Amino acid sequence: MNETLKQTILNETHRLGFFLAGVTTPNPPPHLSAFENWITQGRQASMNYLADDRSCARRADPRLILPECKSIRVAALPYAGPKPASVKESVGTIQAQIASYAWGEDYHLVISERLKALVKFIEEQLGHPIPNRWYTDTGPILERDLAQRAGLGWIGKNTCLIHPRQGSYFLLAEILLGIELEPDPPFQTDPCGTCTRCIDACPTECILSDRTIDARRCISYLTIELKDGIPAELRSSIGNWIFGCDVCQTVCPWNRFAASDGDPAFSPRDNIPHPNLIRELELTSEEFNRKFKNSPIKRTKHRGYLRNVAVALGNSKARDALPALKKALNNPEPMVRQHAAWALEQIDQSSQITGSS
Ligand code: B12
Ligand code: SF4
Ligand code: SF4
Repeated sequence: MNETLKQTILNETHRLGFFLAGVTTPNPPPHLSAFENWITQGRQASMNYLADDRSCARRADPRLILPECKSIRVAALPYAGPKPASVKESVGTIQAQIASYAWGEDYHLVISERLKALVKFIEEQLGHPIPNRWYTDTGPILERDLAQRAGLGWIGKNTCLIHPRQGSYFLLAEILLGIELEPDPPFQTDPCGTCTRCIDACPTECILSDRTIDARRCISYLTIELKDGIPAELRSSIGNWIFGCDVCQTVCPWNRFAASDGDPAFSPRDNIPHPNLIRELELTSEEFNRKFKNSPIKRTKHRGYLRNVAVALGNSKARDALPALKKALNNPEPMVRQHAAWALEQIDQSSQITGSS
């Protein structure tokens, strides 16, 4: 009976747009020790929620989240990754870059709705409610590790979960279920081989040899999760990324053959992915909230966004940005003023070197 049920659930999972899906057990994740070591080294930076004892215990044992859990459905929803030609160099351009998962609607909202629908579907099939708990991103579980064990792909040297035909431009989601479903075989091989492209290309050299990254230096962390000032020594490596970073995925050969156009919910909004940095620096708080309603970009808040835009303008060395940056010196947020001052210095120094006035 469960084989048929498993197939029926799989069909519905695909119908909801999840192009990859598998089932795993609620046993402890296979690379839990890598996570524990990562925390011991303090590589989670200011993301303290990852290190608290309760959340670590739950990552180690999904049954602490749902004692009745008998199987975990893991699924992946695709987004269209950047085409290599659309990757813009930072110096001399006043166009920003935004990580491709964030071009459209916030995946937390999109995926949550679909997971709810999937649970409802399963309960309808069974004819009664079942214990369940679903997550995408924010839950205390090791999503990549569970996805690898559910057969969705392997964890590459860039630490992303990669599928041999679909690459890594997708988001993960899980449903802990109080029903037994046959687990799928784990993905066994490591197709990274001797490749080191992601390690060589990472602008801040934060990809470590133990298949983890040092979040303290990752552009994705610095531009999204960090709430304070960006360390001065890392600012120039950020280039024109103002929200997230796709470099270690763009260079990955497995993404060259990724077939998917991405889920329509993630289609780019107006002016995305390359908004004009000068215009972005002039966004008022109301404009920011309106522009990024239901977008993941809202996570930075207005002040974090202006901080990132100021850094990117400093890296652009564009003299056209001087008036907007000077105006930002009066911003009520000290962090924005400080980053605007830094950007002005960068442009000033570059003018002195080139002799322009
Ligand atoms: C914290 C976090 C971040 C942090 C830290 C990322 C990191 N690599 O650790 C920051 C803010 C930097 C970040 C950035 C990004 N993130 Co993030 N992030 C998370 C989050 C919430 C937790 C990850 C975590 O626990 N990290 C700690 C490390 C140690 O664990 P891990 O990344 O799972 O890595 C495992 C491997 O390292 C493995 N491992 C270790 N050694 C070995 C050895 C071998 C041989 C093997 C096979 C495995 C292995 O074991 C680890 C533990 O299971 C997850 C959601 C979740 N709850 O899992 C999303 C998640 C990982 N992020 C995601 C995304 C999309 C991104 C970005 C691409 C966004 C962007 N474009 O800017 C970048 C990618 C950067 C990168 N190269 O990882 C997706 C990944 C999808 C995918 N295809 O892999 C997730 C799953 C969210 C989701 N629901 O889709 N993220
Ligand atoms: S997201 Fe960017 S900064 Fe972070 S590991 Fe990948 S290439 Fe490096
Ligand atoms: S770029 Fe190379 S080493 Fe890095 S994840 Fe892709 S295949 Fe693996």
